[in-house]
Amino acid sequence: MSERTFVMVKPDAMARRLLGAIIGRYEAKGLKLVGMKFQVVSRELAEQHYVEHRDKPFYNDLVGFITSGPSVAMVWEGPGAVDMVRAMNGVTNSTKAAPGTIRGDLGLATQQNLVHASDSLETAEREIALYFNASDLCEYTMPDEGWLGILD
Ligand code: FUP
Repeated sequence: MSERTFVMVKPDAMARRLLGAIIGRYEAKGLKLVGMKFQVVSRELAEQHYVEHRDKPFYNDLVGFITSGPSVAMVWEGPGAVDMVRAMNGVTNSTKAAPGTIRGDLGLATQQNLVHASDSLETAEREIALYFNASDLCEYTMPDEGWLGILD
């Protein structure tokens, strides 16, 4: 079933000029970009985003890092997009992420792990609403949707 997931290219990836390389992976997979926003995330927004981690020892550092420079928030759409993008990103600790994943190929850190992606459909809905208004998202059909079986 077609799903939407929230993805963020984090400040470390931006600083390393990896935005194009990362977006290219999701594009090449066949996902459809339906929303995109380039911004320095405010402290308030970062605190809402990571609210589930507010009692963790790394929370303050994490909020500091995510607000430390520009990042790119995106919504990607496709069949099984939520789990698929998580798999493409690799596990949280980049040193343990499998080769072939974004973190496995491009990173070495846990906090500076290049990308964020929603971990469930419910989280995706919440995160998309945090970063985007409904009118920011584009409804359109890709020319290959019918003949690649991308619509199901
Ligand atoms: P993920 O689902 O891969 O985004 O990872 P988590 O939700 O477990 O953690 C959110 C973010 O907190 C990670 F992307 C990186 C950061 N983090 C740390 O900085 N230190 C830790 O020990 C664990 C996570």
